[in-house]
Amino acid sequence: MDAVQQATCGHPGAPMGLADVGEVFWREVLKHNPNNPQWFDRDRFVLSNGHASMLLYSMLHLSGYAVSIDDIKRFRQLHSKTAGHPEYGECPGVETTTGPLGQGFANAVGFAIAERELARTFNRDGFEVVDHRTWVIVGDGCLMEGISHEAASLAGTLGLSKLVCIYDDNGISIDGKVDAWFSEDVGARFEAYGWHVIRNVDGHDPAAVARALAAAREQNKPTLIRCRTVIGFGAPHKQGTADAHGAALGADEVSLARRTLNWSYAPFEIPDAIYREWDCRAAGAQRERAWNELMDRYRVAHPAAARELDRRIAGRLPDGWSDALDALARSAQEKPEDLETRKSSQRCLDALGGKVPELIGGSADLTGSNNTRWKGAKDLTAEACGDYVSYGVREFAMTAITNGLALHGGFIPFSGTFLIFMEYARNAVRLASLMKVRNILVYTHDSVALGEDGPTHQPIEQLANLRATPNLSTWRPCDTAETAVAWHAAIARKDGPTALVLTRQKTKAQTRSETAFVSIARGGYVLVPETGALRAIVIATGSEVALAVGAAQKLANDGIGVRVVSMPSVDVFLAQDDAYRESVLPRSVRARVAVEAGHTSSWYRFVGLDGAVVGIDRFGLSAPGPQAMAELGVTVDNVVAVVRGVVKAASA
Ligand SMILES: Cc1ncc(C[n+]2csc(CCOP(=O)(O)OP(=O)(O)O)c2C)c(N)n1
Ligand SMILES: [Mg+2]
Repeated sequence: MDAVQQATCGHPGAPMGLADVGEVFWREVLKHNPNNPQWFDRDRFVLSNGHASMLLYSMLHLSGYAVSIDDIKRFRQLHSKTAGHPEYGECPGVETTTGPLGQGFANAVGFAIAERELARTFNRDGFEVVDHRTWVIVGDGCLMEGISHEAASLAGTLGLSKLVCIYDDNGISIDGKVDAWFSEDVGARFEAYGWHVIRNVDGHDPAAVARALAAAREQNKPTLIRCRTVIGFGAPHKQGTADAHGAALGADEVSLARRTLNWSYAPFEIPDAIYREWDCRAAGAQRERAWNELMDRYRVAHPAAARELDRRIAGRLPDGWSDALDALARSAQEKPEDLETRKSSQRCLDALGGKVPELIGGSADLTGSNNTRWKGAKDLTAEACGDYVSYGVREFAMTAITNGLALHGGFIPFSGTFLIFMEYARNAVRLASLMKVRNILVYTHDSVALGEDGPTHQPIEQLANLRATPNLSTWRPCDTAETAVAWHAAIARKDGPTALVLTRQKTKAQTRSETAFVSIARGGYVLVPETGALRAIVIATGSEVALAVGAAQKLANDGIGVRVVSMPSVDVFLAQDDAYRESVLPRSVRARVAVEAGHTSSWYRFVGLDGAVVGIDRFGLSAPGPQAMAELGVTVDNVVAVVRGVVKAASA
């Protein structure tokens, strides 16, 4: 209340309504060590209703994390740890960035899957070395959002019994009393998903909350605890109303709340007795020490498993992890074979399968189309440990769940869908990027060339959208060699997600020099050098690289020297030093054409005012792929004509 008042903005209602729940949960239930927020076997806690960030910051502060009272005073200020919504990486104890409602809940499902799979893999008789729970608080908003329906459904089917969701059932969202827009029986809905539901818990009765939290531990299903609370509890005029949701209460109401709650201390003044009662540091250190001792004994009793678990926790890739993948790139370079790049990707996965056990794959019900399943993959189910998740038709939950898997540690997730349905998952792609997590996004059927499924399925603006996302690395490889290099980059990358954009249709395998081959990893490189004087440069990606090469050959026959640059990753190319970029795209050559069967907007920074883009700035059409491409001008002949045009203009 005081922090929001000081900031003159923020959300006091949910933190005040959840304070009683928070007290019981943080002091008595959560397994954590404030001195080491990274302790691996800690419980994971997610505040899915991220607008209630002041609840989390208060709990972190009181229980002894490195969140000081000054940090609390600087709520929502520039460069403070206590951002408006909890930001992963900026504040100790924040396990994931939340704010877009519902996504934290899906992250929590990912955490719970990660914990169970690690436990299944590494625990031995008498050695429960992986044994923690995932707790998530949600509000009405999270449970209205479709993503929570997707994720709850999968969590129920998978029987994630160590996942507990506390529902802040206060009957209020921004527009007022939710009855008028959110009236279903949430408990019945969750029971139908296969959850255990604990109803009618008075969220302001600590004993009732404690009982419910204890009961949740005993279930063989995920549990939803429905806590009835009063938003803005204690603020006499605003409690129980939407006025308490998202604005400072005002000085008068704050002092009245002090009186109602019988709290006589000044803002930010907390009596020592309270600090003493709340301090979780000694108990947390003791818990971590006990776990460290268990791990020491485990290392003696099960040395091989322990080495592997230590490696997984540290996030170190296994020695030689990429040998087979790199060999695949090499053999594709030496013996080019035309292939759909989605199938090239499958070969990459076959080369990785088994060698990188932290890889956990999946698809949103398009496994056979996305080619995401490798030989030897095992289904992850309620009953059995596995490394392949059938996410069902749930792109958004899949992406947010894989964010949770990556955040938990011990896993490198990848998952597939059609490029067009990335849009269903879009905000989770954005949060993966914001949080810089290693999440690999496989997007197949990457252009109008997918053909007959037509404009609903044909991506246009999606590549431009991915490329505009900060911290996201996007690759659109042209053949197997480039695909293998892209997979290598995606797995080696520790500081962000990677989108792999792949074709449905066969692409022509390119022949390239050794220099070109080793330069693939630089994101853009000279694939075909010009014959004679350099008159123009054609830049292309993916399936359009073959068109560019074909056009360059025709133009060479007419004595026009054209260089073909393959640019599978714009962001990786832009990260190269200036000298390298200049060697590929000399500034002096302004006759440039980019070719990509997608929106043209990515390319003007490369072709400039004197260049041109062969792309598609309209929706596609239902027709066989080659006809759709021809109708939209993505052909060798059109590239030739456009290059001639820019060459002519340059020499005029
Ligand atoms: C995806 C998404 N849509 C909209 C918002 C804006 N928003 C923030 S809180 C909120 C209302 C949430 O209601 P509830 O979860 O019941 O929160 P309470 O008012 O009880 O704190 C909305 C619409 C958001 N943060 N995320
Ligand atoms: Mg609410």
